[in-house]
Amino acid sequence: MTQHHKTQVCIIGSGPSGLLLAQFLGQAGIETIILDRRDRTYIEGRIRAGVLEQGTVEALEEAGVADRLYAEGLRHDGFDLAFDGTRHRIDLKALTGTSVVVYGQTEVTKDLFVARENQGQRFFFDVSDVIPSDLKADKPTVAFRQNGEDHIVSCDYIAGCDGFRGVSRAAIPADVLKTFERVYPFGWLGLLVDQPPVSDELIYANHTRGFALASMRSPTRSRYYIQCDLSDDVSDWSDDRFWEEFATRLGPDTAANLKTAPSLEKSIAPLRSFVSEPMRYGNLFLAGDAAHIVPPTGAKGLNLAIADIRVLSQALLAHYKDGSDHHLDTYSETVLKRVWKVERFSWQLSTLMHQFPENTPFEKRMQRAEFDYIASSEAASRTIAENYVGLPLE
Ligand code: RFL
Ligand code: PHB
Repeated sequence: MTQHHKTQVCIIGSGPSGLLLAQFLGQAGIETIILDRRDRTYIEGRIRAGVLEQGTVEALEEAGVADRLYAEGLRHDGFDLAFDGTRHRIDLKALTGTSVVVYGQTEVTKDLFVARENQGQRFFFDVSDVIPSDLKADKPTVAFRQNGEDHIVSCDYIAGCDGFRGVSRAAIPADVLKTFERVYPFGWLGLLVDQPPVSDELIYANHTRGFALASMRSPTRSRYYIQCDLSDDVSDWSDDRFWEEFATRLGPDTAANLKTAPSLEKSIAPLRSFVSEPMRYGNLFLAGDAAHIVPPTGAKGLNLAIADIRVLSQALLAHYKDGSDHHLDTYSETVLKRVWKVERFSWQLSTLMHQFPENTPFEKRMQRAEFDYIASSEAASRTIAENYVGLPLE
């Protein structure tokens, strides 16, 4: 027998986008149901982003989930770009007056799950066969299965927060949806280790053998990445091989501070730029990775998702509290303008900092010249800084 549910907003996906939307709506007394095809432990365990823009921090504070972030997050006033051993610091604070906070996506997600529990609203985990329908009707529906039972949710709006491989984007008719994509010819191999970071600030390095990034999660936990081949498998990379390659790419001076230990986690992620337009169809709204992907080089994926949710939650609040649909009607156009600017920055920094197999000697010299220009020009450094700390919402 099919179980029927009613709610105001049905949220597909309980990653950071879905959870934060639920939290903002819950604070205003708007009812939501969240569905996810995974369970909570799996979702909390996914190691992903690590750098929060100030706007993201403020959004989490408004949502009432920033206590642990303020206690444990690490404020960073700058980071280094390195090119064949030459280092240049981007002084975020001096160039923009603001900074970023290092606090893992895993922790953001845990804080949001606790808040959701405290609100006592409904969750369905481990669901399958999720089908959003009747998107142009007054009461769209979302069908799904859980533990062998069929369910159907009737709602006012559906929020498609189900990531790049979700079902929401695919529910928009093909003759309406436009997609734009660039797949990069390499991946990032990431490693998590319980050792103090090799440097107090992040280092993004372009070395002739490929890109490397030294990041962190806490004063005692480091997150390191190297550019790898798309055909590589994690099993090709023993810890020893990773450490040797990472140290080479950082250069001897920096690597002298590197402390190694057995890895806690190792995984490979492909790099992609992707945008789908529009981000609204009828009463379905897309947000976060469901609508767009950036390569991780600018640390923008999570921040972009949170920026979408700030706009979408305000638009839904205006509908429910003031009866105004203006912000819902302009949602797609408003957020896409910013999405494209962030896509541009992530693409540019990725293009500058990686070794592309197809690059000719001319293009390699162009990369070097761009780095030298940034290192010698306050204006060029400020452009990087302004994008890194986060562009305004509108
Ligand atoms: P998420 O986090 O992917 O959450 C989507 C949720 O939807 C669920 N889902 C479904 N639920 C129901 N029905 C379906 N049919 C469903 N299909 C999927 C999924 O189980 C999941 O729980 O998207 P969201 O919330 O938009 O958040 C976006 C961020 O997670 C993302 O932008 C960043 O993590 C991107 N990203 C990184 N960003 C950075 O800024 N720095 C990084 O270092 C970084 N590393 C990464 C990343 C993304 C990765 N992915 C997606 C493979 C590393 C990886 C491996
Ligand atoms: C991370 O810490 O995982 C991280 C930091 C900065 C990036 C990408 C990933 O640009």
